[in-house]
Amino acid sequence: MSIPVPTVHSLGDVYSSDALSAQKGRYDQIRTAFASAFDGAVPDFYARAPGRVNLIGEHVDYSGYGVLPMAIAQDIVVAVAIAKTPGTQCTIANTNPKHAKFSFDGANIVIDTKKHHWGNYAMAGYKGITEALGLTSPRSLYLMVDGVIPAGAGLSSSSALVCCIALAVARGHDKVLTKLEFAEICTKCERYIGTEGGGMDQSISFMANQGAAMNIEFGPLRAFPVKLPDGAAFVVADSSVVSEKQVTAATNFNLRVVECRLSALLLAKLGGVQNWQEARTILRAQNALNASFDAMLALVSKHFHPHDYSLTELSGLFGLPESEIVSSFMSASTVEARSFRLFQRVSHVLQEASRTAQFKTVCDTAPDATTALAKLGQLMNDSHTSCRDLYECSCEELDDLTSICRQQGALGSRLTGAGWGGCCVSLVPSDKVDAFVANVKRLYFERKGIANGLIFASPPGCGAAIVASD
Ligand code: NG1
Ligand code: MG
Repeated sequence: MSIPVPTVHSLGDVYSSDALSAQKGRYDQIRTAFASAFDGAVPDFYARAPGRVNLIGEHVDYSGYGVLPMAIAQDIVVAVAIAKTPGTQCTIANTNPKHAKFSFDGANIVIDTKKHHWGNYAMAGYKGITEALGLTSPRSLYLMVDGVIPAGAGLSSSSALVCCIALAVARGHDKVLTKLEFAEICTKCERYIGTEGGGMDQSISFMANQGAAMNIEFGPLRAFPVKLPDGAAFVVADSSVVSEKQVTAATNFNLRVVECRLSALLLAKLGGVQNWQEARTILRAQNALNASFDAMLALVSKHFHPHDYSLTELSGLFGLPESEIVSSFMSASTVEARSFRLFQRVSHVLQEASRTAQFKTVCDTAPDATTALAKLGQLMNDSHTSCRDLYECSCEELDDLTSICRQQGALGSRLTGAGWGGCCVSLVPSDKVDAFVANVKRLYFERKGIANGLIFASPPGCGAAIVASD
């Protein structure tokens, strides 16, 4: 039987029929896997949500500052069938045999964040969207997940899964929401897994525009298309070091979130803000102090020291008992933390936020291509240096890979996503991409004996969409 190419009932007019035709074989395979997992059933529709590469603005979203990612073509697709019989039981399978099929009660989802299971992301999306929609007795759904975004590579495979499931579940209940509403709901969903990210990944997955990077701002959430300069290609290369944010949250990602929060509160307090306890993000502290980036950096130099802060010292500075600092400012995964590197973290965030604004200005003002590429490249290189030295979220392999990329003609190269492994993104003149890719393969993947290393040039892709099977 031939299977028609699914037509698009998109959230916007975002998912082109060309993109779908190119993927017909994949959708056919998902349909076949669906039938074999669910007694011959046929999906009622598909949902898809893309991964992303962040061009600049790393580790600033949860401090309130704007980011500049673009969606990539790689995505998560979920095939969905609505059960004919009543009930709230959901069954979810994966085309990857590593991920076993399982069921859960959609009306009573309990996620054990200590057990790192792929299904946690799916259940988080399910739980968040049903709660947001007030669905106390959600429909029973059959779901088949197919992901082609490499996991732990900083390309946001986990958030794409959360977003895709939330979109699928909303559609499975005939609910229509705006992209912005989906992005906001899905940002909250992620908390059910225990990470405290700032919303970049969910926002770009829904709000991406084909052909443009997006400047995403928070509080309130907004997204502005940014036209990248002609002649610039962005090449993603995977260091092949898997970064498991879930597993290392207490010492890496979530600790950084706490260090940023403590920095914000301390800046506000030492800067004389009366209700300093409300300045829980660096942006809020900046607004309360009514200071420019330079003025903020001057305040940091004046008030902060570069060695680590202990809880005892913070207790003295805030005038609060240690136990209150822990209960008010830390999260479940970071209550054990006793040492905080504030000067470096806040310096990174302020400088990176300023670099992100400069990157956007260069794209918007569109100087001649040579000038534009050189400036953007420099900002990306500076971003990497700051991630490595001040935020300490790089690793040896990423430093090595970005320097190979620069030697091979990238005008800028930096880690992308949370770091501690995963991918880097390089700005390469379009006419040099082929040679660049070949050389990086040889000098990084081959030398390190990495088979099938991932490297690809990505044009800005489109956002999440419903794909109906007619
Ligand atoms: P990844 O690369 O998916 O771990 C994380 C956060 C982002 C952002 C970046 C760093 C989530 C879901 N994602 O991305 O919000 O903070 O790190 O810029 O927490
Ligand atoms: Mg992620």
